[in-house]
Amino acid sequence: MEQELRQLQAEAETKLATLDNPKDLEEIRVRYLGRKGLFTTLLRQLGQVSAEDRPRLGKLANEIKEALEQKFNARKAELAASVAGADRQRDDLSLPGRLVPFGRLHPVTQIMDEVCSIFVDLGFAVAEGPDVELDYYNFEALNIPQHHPARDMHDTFYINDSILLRTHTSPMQIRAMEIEKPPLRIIAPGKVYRCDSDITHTPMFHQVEGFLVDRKVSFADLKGVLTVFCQKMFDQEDIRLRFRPSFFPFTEPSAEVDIGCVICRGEGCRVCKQTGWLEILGAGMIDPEVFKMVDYDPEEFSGFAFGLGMERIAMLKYGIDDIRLFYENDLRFLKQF
Ligand code: 2NL
Repeated sequence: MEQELRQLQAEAETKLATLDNPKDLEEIRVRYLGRKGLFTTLLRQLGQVSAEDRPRLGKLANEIKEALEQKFNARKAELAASVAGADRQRDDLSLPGRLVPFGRLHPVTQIMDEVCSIFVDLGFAVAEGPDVELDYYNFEALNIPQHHPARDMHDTFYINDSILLRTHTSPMQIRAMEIEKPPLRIIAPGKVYRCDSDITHTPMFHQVEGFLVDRKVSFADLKGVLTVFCQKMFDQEDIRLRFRPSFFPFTEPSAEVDIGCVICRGEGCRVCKQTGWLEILGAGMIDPEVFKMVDYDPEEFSGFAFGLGMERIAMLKYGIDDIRLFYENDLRFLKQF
C-alpha cells in the first residue's frame, strides 16, 4: 500500500512538471485527486489494511494528498501567469496603430451633392425615382415623338417595348407634376443611360435636371437662376453666361448655355478649344405640349427647365480629359478628389 501511494505520488508529480497548459492540469487533477480519482480509490482500500498499519498509512496518505494539492495549486498559478505573459507579448502596446482605410465619396457624387445643395438653397426640392422607366415618362410625356432618333435602339437601352433605362431624369419631373399642382420647384438628380461609349461618353452617366413652374415665369427668371447657380458652382461672382439658341422637344424656346472658360478666363485654351467658352447645360421654357400631358393649363402657367451632366462638370472642374477614368475604379485616380 505504501509503495502504491508513493508510486501514485511520483507519477502525478512527473505529469505535473511536464504539462504546459491549464486544461491538461485540470485533467490530471481530476484523474489523481478527483472524487473518483486514483488517489481516492486507493484510500478506500485502507479498510482492508491491518489495524496495526492503518494509522501510519492513513497519515502518510493524507500527507501525500495535501502535498500534491499544494503542488497542483502552485502549478496552476504558474501556468496562469505564463498565459498572461504570452498575451502581453502578443499585444505590444508600444507599436503604432494600424490605420483603417477611410472610404470617400466618388468625385461625381461629390459634384452632384454640390449642385443639389446650391439648388436646395434656392428653394428647390429634390425628387428621386426609378432608373428603369416607362417609355411613356421617358419619351411620350416629354413630347418626344415616335420617330425621334433618341427612341432608336442605338440610343436607348430597352427592357421591352414599353420599359427602358431612362435616358434623362426628366421622367421624375413629369411624375412630380402629375402629383402636385404649381407653384413647383424641383430638381431630379440621378443615373441615366444611353447606348454610347467613347472618351466623352459612358453608357451610364449622371444628370441633374430642374424645373420651376408658376404663373408668369419668364426666360429672365431662367437666366437669373442659372446665373446664380454658375456663380456659386464655379465660385466666381463675375462669371459670364452665354445663351445659344438650340432645340429640345420638351422646351420652346430652348438654349444651350455656356460659361466663360474657367480655365483661361476667356483667353482661349485647350479645354475650351480656343473658343473662350464652355458648354455646361441645356435649358428652355417648358413646351405647352408637356403641360398638356400633365393637365396643367399652359395659358395659366409657365415654367423653365434645365439639365446638366455631372461628369462634364467634374471634368471641367478638375481638368480631366477622359470620362472613362471615373469608372475604372483605380484608387490612385479616385483618391485625388
Ligand atoms: C441637357 C438638356 C434639358 C430639360 C432638360 C425638361 C424637363 C421637363 C420639361 C422640360 Cl419635365 N424640360 N428638362 C429641359 C431642357 C434641357 O437638358 O443638355 N441636359 C444634359
